[in-house]
Amino acid sequence: MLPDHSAKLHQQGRRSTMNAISLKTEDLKAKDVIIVVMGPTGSGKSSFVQAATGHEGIIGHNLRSYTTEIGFVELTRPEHCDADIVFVDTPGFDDTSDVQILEMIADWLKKTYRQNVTLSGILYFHRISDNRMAATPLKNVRMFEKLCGEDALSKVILTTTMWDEVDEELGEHREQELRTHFWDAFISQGSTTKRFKNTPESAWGIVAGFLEASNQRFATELQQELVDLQKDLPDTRAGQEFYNTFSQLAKQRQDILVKILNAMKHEHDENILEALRAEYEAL
Ligand SMILES: Nc1nc2c(ncn2[C@@H]2O[C@H](COP(=O)(O)OP(=O)(O)O)[C@@H](O)[C@H]2O)c(=O)[nH]1
Ligand SMILES: [Mg+2]
Repeated sequence: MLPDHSAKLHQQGRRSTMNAISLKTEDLKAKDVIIVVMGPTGSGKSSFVQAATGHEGIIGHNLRSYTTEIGFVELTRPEHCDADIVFVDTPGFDDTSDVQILEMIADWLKKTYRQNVTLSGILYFHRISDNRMAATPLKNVRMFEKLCGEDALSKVILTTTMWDEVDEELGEHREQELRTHFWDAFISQGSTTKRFKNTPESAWGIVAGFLEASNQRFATELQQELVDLQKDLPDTRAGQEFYNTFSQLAKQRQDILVKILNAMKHEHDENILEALRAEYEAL
């Protein structure tokens, strides 16, 4: 049985201007079954929440490809389990220079943990249609791993999407490759992989285990570091991973700027100079 589709959409964010919204982070209860959806932009997170809840809210407006705030869809007493289920849709932390996204997610995790609201499951999304693991998703997966910490990894389901866009055999091959080369640290700590086929049945099949074990709650390592150990975000393991990547990127850009400046000194062709100036400005 699928739950009724009377899901309520709630959004909360940095610059929240929502008015008729009743559920905020503060309203989450310790007994709620909280399933957090994470992963890069365009990996199918909001589509999953929509398939599970029937609620179009999160991807309905202009947010389809770029969810910029943390959104909740709460299902009240569905058939599956006797607590309320809350899906938490997060923006993708895919641009490694976007520190605000990480801060937003960290703030939310901190706030909920302080309220004794712990999690029931985390879904991490990945498009199986991508033919290789690009550098950015790879960095993000490393940061995500540190955000979870060893203990929480057994509660992570690495969810692959866009199966309709690949040949089944190729998809299986990629899935195997992901498991051995990129997700090995997750798998060895008990994470599982599942395929989302973009239907409500598939969505509920993926979270079924979380609902069956809905009395088992957990916190991520980032939450423990921020709250129990009172660390600042840059001092946490996820923060360090992030800021290291960030400073590497800044360094790379700095080097390119120096090269452009040097090239400009020795260049006399006005057209090339103009192009170099534009490049310099853009960087
Ligand atoms: N072909 C295909 N497209 C999908 C699937 N899941 C999501 N999409 C599309 O991929 C785009 C990004 O999905 P969205 O859920 O907004 O990703 P998010 O940024 O992770 O929330 C949207 O245009 C979706 O309609 C899928 O399984 N197959
Ligand atoms: Mg989204």
